Amino acid sequence: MRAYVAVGSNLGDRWARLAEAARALRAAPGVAVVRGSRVWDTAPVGPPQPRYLNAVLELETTRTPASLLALLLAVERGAGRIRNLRWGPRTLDLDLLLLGDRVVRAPGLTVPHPELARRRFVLAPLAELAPELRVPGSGATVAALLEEAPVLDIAPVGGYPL
Ligand code: A4P
Ligand code: MG
Repeated sequence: MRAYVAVGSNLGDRWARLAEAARALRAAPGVAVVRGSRVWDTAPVGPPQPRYLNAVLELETTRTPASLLALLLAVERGAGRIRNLRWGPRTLDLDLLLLGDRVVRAPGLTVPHPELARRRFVLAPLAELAPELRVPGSGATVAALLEEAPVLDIAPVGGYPL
């Protein structure tokens, strides 16, 4: 199944964290990294904090939603993520945006990601990979959601360090 994962970092060597995320996912059983979006430098949403690098990775996976989430959390931990403030700064944040046409509403996992439609820093890189993809539950395409998303200061700064 195709999966789209949002990658974000705003602490330390942000480019290295992005490269590390792709490397760790590629090394994991049941996951292939198909391609990456460009990397975007983005203004922080939430409490005052450093700017983020944001990107999206397209994966092909045989994992279940729960198993894929567990992998993402393990990779975050491996990157030294310290979980504290909600919406606060982080060395590496991996969010499962979409998993095929699955809709999941479990206690620890919501897919599609509930903030997807409001976050230009996620929609812009996702639209580079899958503009015509319809988000399950909403029926709108990624491109249409991007057009409607709140304005945010974001700019592409390079290719994904795969
Ligand atoms: N969880 C449920 N559904 C999912 C999913 N689809 N993908 C649960 C990933 N995780 C999911 O996640 C908390 C828990 O959500 C996970 O343990 C998982 O069981 P978290 O990443 O620790 O989130 P958090 O920091 O507690 O808060 P929140 O609101 O989830 O933070 P976000 O959404 O990760 O946002 N500004 C810019 N420009 N760019 C950014 O990347 N990121 C954030 C953080 C804030 N501002 C930003 C950015
Ligand atoms: Mg997260």
